[in-house]
Amino acid sequence: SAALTRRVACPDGVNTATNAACCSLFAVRDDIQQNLFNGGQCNAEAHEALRLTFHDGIAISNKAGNVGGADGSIMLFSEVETAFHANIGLDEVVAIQKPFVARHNISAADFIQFAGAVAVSNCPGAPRLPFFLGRKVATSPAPDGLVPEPFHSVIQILDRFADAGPVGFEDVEVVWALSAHTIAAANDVDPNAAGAPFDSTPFTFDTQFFLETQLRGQDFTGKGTAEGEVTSAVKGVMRLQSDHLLARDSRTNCEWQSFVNNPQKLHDRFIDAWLKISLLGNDQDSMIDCSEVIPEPTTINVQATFPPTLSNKQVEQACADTPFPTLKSAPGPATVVAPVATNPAL
Ligand code: HEB
Ligand code: CA
Repeated sequence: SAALTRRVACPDGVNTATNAACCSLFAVRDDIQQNLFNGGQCNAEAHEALRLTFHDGIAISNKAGNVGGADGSIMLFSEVETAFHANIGLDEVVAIQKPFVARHNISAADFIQFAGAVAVSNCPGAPRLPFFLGRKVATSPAPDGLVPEPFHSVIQILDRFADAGPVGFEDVEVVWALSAHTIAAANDVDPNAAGAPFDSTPFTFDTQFFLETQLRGQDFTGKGTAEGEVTSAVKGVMRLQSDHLLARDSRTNCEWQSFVNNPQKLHDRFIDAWLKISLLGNDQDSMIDCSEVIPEPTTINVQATFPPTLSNKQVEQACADTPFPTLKSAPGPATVVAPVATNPAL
């Protein structure tokens, strides 16, 4: 039990840890909070840090013998991997993160997942993600074609996840993982709409993403010619075709709807799915639990609401088993959701 765990004093003279190996992470945390996330913000860099955890981790294939996964290859072989189409935009993120790895005693593999967990903690409403230390480090780049694209079909996406690692992901786990798109935006899907978020609250880890993707689409954000983009219900918000289809497909639609206005489920299942991604290609039992270094996120207590002027009438009911929850609509006229600004200082 926690009461019986003896804590060690860290050499920094400030912190204590359950395992001495976790001590060096406090300085990494403080550095990225200050100098990468601009004082602990849920900003564009934080969003990108989370995306990077996925693109490093998912690049493992059971069919190909389970080489890779969360091994830092996207940073160690960035010339190769950031040139893959699915990794568009991550060249900048990797370039920004590399100096942090260089000035701390941490592997690229562990740093990517650690930075992602700290990033999520900056978003109000988020779960506190667990972090395990001690990943295997890549010796070669991941092959192209393992990261899902927004223009892929549902079956392509589900098959890809099912093939990620010896155990793979079940269809519902794909939905759980997509909770990440509640704090997300697209920069490169349509360059005319850089920073267009995937829900109306890209700085809050809430269930609006699951609600808003279930609404009838009305307008394209940007020029509307981008591959993998469909119309969204809220001006300024970008909807990925993949999210749209997963919200409607019979294999995933009820799980999708079940997240709407259920922040407890959002927390519990995102922790499960993300931890699994963050450990792909590694053996959790041989790693050290350093979750205590991850900050406690700010809690929020908000009800999911339909965006202004929208209501249950705009729901494209897809789940056959359960009706969509009846929810209030936010007051006032329709608004245009602002793009997520990239940090000019970086
Ligand atoms: Fe994600 C973003 C897709 C999953 C996280 N995405 C994103 C984008 C896209 C995608 C296209 C945009 C990019 C740019 O910039 O342009 N995803 C996708 C797909 C999938 C996914 C297809 C499968 C279905 N994600 C995912 C996951 C995760 C994620 C699983 C985690 C966990 N994403 C993400 C984020 C973002 C994205 C965080 C945001 C970034 C920024 O904001 O920048
Ligand atoms: Ca949100």
